[in-house]
Amino acid sequence: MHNYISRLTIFISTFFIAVAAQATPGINMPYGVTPISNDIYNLHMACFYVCCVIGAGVFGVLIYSLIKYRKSNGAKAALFHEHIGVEMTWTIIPTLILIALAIPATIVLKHIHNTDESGLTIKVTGYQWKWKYEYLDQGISFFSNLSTPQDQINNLAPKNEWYLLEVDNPVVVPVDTKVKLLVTADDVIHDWWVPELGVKQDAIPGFINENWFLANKIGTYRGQCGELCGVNHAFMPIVVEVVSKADFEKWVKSHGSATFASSSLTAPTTNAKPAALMTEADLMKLGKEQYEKTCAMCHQVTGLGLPPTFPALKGSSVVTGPLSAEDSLVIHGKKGTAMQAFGDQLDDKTLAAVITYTRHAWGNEELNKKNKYPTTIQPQDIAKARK
Ligand code: HEC
Ligand SMILES: [Cu+2]
Repeated sequence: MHNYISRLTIFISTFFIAVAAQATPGINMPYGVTPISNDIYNLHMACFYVCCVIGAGVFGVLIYSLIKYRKSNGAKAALFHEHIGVEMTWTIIPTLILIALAIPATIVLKHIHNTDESGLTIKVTGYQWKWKYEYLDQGISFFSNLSTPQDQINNLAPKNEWYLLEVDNPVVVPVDTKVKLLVTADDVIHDWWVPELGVKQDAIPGFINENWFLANKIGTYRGQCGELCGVNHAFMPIVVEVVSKADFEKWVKSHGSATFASSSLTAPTTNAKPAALMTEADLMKLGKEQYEKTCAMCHQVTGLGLPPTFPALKGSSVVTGPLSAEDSLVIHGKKGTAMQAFGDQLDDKTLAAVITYTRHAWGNEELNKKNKYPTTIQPQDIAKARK
């Protein structure tokens, strides 16, 4: 008897934990701020309650039978085979339940794929490990990088409230506007996932997947890459700022038609007029900052890389060889590898600074000096190398 009671207690408490989980904020999926996320939430809850009823029914009968027909009570097994009535019932009832669930699910799915009549189109490209956003009608384009400082990641500093869920350049969209997303990737499969917007869209190289959202509440919504995409998969969050239509117009005016680099919202990718000569100290300072932000995820802060996937830059023949080889590799990248074309992502000044830094750091300066290769590069050199 004792045994039955303890099992019964476990069954019942499991059931109530499940019910409590849905009532506790943060454990259940969010209701969200878009019609689709609301639909998905309602569908999920409908399925959940159906499951609760089935669970209560099945376990109710099971537990009742265990107690009522226990051996110590003198129960005798009924030794019958095949029962058309029972078999029909347990086939037909689940079929009806599944159909009843499939109909609303299909309607929501059709709704998810209807990208017509959108007011704004954003192309989203996943990279190892950052996102690029292009506002196709506004001509705005930028990269969005993780902005959590490395010290917090290494447990050397207390963590921010939005640790690993914060970026330098968030996506900004107007409230009550249908935003169409064209989602793709540059290297491997990523996934643009923001639960409160009800969007989880695979980003696949060579394909453009469509999705959309219409946020009806001003606020900041956060998400992450939802597809394991390499060592820094957990370090490419998504931040969407939903603002008033007037604020969105202002934002577009202040960034209109400019491609701004990841480092700042104002630096254009290509310099219209030749930049002034920079001092070595300035180059090194900017270079170190940018290296740690843009390159260190693969080549590491120590310059030792993670061979064989990511080569070391310390003592590398490219970094301690003729300048043109490094310029060209960093600007154009290497097709088919994770080494991206940073010429599209960073402006001349930043590229000059990063390359200057790699040519000085980790003992590379001595090697370059010994072989009489240049160590300090100016933005103009990059402008020339781009051609
Ligand atoms: C996403 C990972 C990744 C990032 C970020 C990255 N690299 Fe690379 N890098 C690679 C890979 C992979 C290679 C090897 C390419 C090959 O197969 O030749 C490479 C090669 C290099 C090389 C040649 C090394 C050698 O000895 O062959 C240099 C120089 C270099 N990267 C510089 C940079 C700089 C500067 C940055 C930042 C602006 C950067 N990389 C960012 C992945 C990355
Ligand atoms: Cu990813």
